[in-house]
Amino acid sequence: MRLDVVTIFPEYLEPLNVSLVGKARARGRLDVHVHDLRRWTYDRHNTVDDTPYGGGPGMVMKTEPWGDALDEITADGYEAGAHGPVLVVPTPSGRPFTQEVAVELSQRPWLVFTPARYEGIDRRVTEEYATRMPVYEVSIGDYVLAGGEAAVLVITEAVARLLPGVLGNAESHRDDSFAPGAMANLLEGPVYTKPPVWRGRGIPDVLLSGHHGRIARWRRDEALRRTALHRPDLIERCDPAAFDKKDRETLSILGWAPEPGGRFWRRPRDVEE
Ligand code: 6GU
Repeated sequence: MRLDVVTIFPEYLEPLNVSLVGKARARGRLDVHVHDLRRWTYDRHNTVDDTPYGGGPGMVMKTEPWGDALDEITADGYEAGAHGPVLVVPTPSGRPFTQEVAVELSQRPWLVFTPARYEGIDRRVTEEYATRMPVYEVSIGDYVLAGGEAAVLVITEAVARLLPGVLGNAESHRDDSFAPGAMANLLEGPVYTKPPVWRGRGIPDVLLSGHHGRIARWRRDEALRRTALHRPDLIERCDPAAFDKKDRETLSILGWAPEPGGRFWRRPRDVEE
């Protein structure tokens, strides 16, 4: 997979050299190119922004540097044999970046990221490139960052770990929280490793039982418990067909009950645990 990132802070993308993404690069699974947007400015001050039409606070990133940068970068990529580019535009007004989007992007051969500073990029840039390639405007969560660079790091890490031969073990993401279809989108429960006792704290006996069926059931119950506590919206959204008899028992103990339509809702409680 080829990745191009155009930014006014190339050094912000240094983490792409380390850890999982760095290893994927070293193994030849990822071909990463970081570009300084100011290379495509032609005035003495290397201007990339200007005041917004219609007034208002903040600055807007100008069309010309982005247009010239994207033209040159995509032309160079095609020349180097890349094909099928997708433009990924990180913005707090994008659609939510989810595991599903990560899977989609991991199946593309070439991602071009345009992290912006200030109040964003002149709308005409995304419109222009949308006529040439798919454009994904994505937000990584309901909060506002000063720029899209951190989002690029988040997105590349979520995508890179899905590439064949990057995680080492193909099973590793089968049980991911949010893996499509996995555990009906429950959060993963707690995990433990040696030593068996640490500062007087043991581990749940069932994990030492060697009884795979009971261990799987315990993990499922812990996943339900954790999801009910931290992400009740995921339980409410679940197709009730995803819950077996024991799931229903566990949910009932946690204070959840099926409504007439079959979906689960939570009984009001006096105390929070
Ligand atoms: Cl992708 N960019 C910025 N600037 N803020 C964000 C975001 C992206 N996602 C959530 N907040």
